[in-house]
Amino acid sequence: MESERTLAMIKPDAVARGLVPRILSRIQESGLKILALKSLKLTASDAGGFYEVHKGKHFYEPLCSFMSSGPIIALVLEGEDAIARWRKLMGATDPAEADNGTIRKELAESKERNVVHGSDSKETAAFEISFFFSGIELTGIK
Ligand code: IDP
Ligand code: MG
Repeated sequence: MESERTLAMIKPDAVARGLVPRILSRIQESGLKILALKSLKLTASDAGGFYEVHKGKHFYEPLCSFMSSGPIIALVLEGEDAIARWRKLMGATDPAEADNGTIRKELAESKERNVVHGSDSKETAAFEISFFFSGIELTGIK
């Protein structure tokens, strides 16, 4: 299987709760490589652009407000089957439905405040990685 890249985020709730080291450890233990990482604060408009696919849904406005409420960490993870592996490690959107041992099951407070994000397909990964990172930021540390 060929190497793949996915966009991950540590959401504002997790940053505010001091969960960044714990989540980074889970990523490291999974064997996925952190190709790029940055910390930044989104505006509501940035968040709206990132989550454009959800525009019109009942949770869109509160989601944009939540995602711009504090700093986030954006990461590019690389490895075989990285998209599915990161989503499996995150767990289901709603922590009440997430499998034991997943990050959301262990750490998330609600379906909205669910600590992490991951791309859901090759197409969204390409869009989401380019949303945060330029080509020169994706050469990695050899
Ligand atoms: P995902 O993050 O597991 O891919 P999506 O369906 O893409 O889930 O939704 C994006 C984000 O929107 C979720 O991670 C969560 O923060 C929020 N969200 C999704 N559905 C709901 C909901 O029913 N109520 C509140 N927030 C939601
Ligand atoms: Mg999604």
